[in-house]
Amino acid sequence: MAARRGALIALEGVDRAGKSTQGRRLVQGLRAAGHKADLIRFPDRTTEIGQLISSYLVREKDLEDHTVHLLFSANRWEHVPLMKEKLHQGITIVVDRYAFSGVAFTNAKGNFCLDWCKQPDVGLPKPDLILFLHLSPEEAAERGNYGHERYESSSFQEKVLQSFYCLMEDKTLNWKTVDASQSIEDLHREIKSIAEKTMEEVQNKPLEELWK
Ligand code: ADP
Ligand code: 2DT
Ligand code: MG
Repeated sequence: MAARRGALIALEGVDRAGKSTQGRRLVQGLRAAGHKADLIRFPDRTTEIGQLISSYLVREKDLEDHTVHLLFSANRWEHVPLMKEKLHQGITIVVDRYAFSGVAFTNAKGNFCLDWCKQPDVGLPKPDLILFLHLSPEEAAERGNYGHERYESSSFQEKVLQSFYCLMEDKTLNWKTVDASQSIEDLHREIKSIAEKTMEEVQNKPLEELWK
């Protein structure tokens, strides 16, 4: 029998919903429970492509909208060989944002249809679970003001949320919405439990391709 594989778990949600907090906490919690787990944050600003993306986000550089969309996708593809290797070694990978953020943010610009936005990410490793951290705009506001990066405004974030809702209608994907207004530890316990159940369910199943 083939060795058991790890699960690919994506965290998505509005700004300040707690994706990065929960991503770190989930990997820590899974490791403490004896699982092998790694975290990848997209965009990964450390690679050459990621540095270009970062300079765009902090407004040091202007990039054409199609171009930056393709760079975000390329920043995922450059991780795919290692992601596959790790998953097949039984390591669960938690991704802080994935292709769904890629589609939702570009689609929110208004002149890019969902289908075009999805194309560059077709064939990426398909997440076994996409946790959508749901937080109302009012509750998000209580967690502090927006920063100064591109996309950090309430009007744009509202459009992003609508794009996420469209993506969540795709029932071929395992979306699970969780209430992100809970305390960090309560939310962590809920997320860890859903993650462990998914890890158990997919360990003997082949890794699939996204949107294919
Ligand atoms: P995201 O990555 O989704 O933008 P972060 O994890 O960076 O969100 O969290 C945004 C802010 O909210 C941080 O200051 C973090 O400490 C705080 N935070 C995260 N989760 C919670 C929570 N469950 N309750 C209250 N504050 C939270
Ligand atoms: P962080 O604040 O999480 O570092 O995100 N984004 C992200 C895109 O526009 N396309 C993508 O493919 C991804 C992964 C969301 C930085 C910003 O980058 C946006 C917020
Ligand atoms: Mg974050």
